[in-house]
Amino acid sequence: VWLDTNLRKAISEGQFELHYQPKKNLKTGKTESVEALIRWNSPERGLISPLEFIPYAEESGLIVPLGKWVMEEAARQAGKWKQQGLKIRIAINLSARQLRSPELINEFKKALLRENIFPSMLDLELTESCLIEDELLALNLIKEFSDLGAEVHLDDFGTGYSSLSHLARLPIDSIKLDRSFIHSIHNDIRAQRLLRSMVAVAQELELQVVAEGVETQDQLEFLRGIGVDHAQGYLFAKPMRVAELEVWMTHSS
Ligand code: G
Ligand code: G
Ligand code: MN
Ligand code: NA
Repeated sequence: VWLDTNLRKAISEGQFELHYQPKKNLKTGKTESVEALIRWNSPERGLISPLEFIPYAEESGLIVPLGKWVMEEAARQAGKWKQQGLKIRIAINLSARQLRSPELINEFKKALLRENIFPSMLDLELTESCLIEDELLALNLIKEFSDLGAEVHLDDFGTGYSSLSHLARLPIDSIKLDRSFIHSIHNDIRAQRLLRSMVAVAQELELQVVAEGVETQDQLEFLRGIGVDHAQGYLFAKPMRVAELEVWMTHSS
């Protein structure tokens, strides 16, 4: 009940902020994009993790207005960075419920026009559960985003079921290897083999591979060795506010 009343209020009062976590291109060493991660800055409870309110937002449908805010805020930030001459893309997370909103693509286009940015400046991260609920709907939406020129990434890859069938059918640009595999690298030979195989499959299909949750140098070396293209995780940086990220960018090439 606290969540319901206060989440509605928080949306109308704009109590959210986006934090941004860098993704490093392992081939060039450059940070070309960041993932936008929402936080709720509650006057009563301070910063609240999305793990605590995204599930409820999805269940209640509040994810639709909330997701719209995320898209608009990310577009605003992309517009600012563009004006500052900073070349950096922003990836936003979409949940299944948002895909069912008929306004999604129009809202996306409107946000881009308003901020005068290209679709290629916003990437979309979809989880496999998004795809399972209504595959045809997801397929059409991914095509629309892709035709506009926005990149689509498959998040938490390998944790859902029938991952491989999605790869065959969907015009996605990259897969994001789930954190749980990365976590097991150091002591689990099967996780290593699985990662190597997933990368091989992605390469056959000409998909980029992103590893998330990279925390140690050993993990990074392993991932680099098997051909992973991009990495994200505490080893490089945690999710940060804009000001902190901008300082981080100037120090990390
Ligand atoms: O930021 P991390 O700190 O705690 O995020 C936890 C989870 O919340 C992740 O699975 C992430 O994908 C999800 N999440 C973060 N921001 C958003 C968002 O804007 N929209 C959706 N749908 N999920 C998000
Ligand atoms: O599911 P999604 O990939 O969108 O999740 C992003 C989540 O991962 C956020 O909660 C973010 O805070 C968290 N995260 C980012 N880097 C790391 C990391 O190196 N280790 C762990 N354990 N979590 C991370
Ligand atoms: Mn994500
Ligand atoms: Na993920």
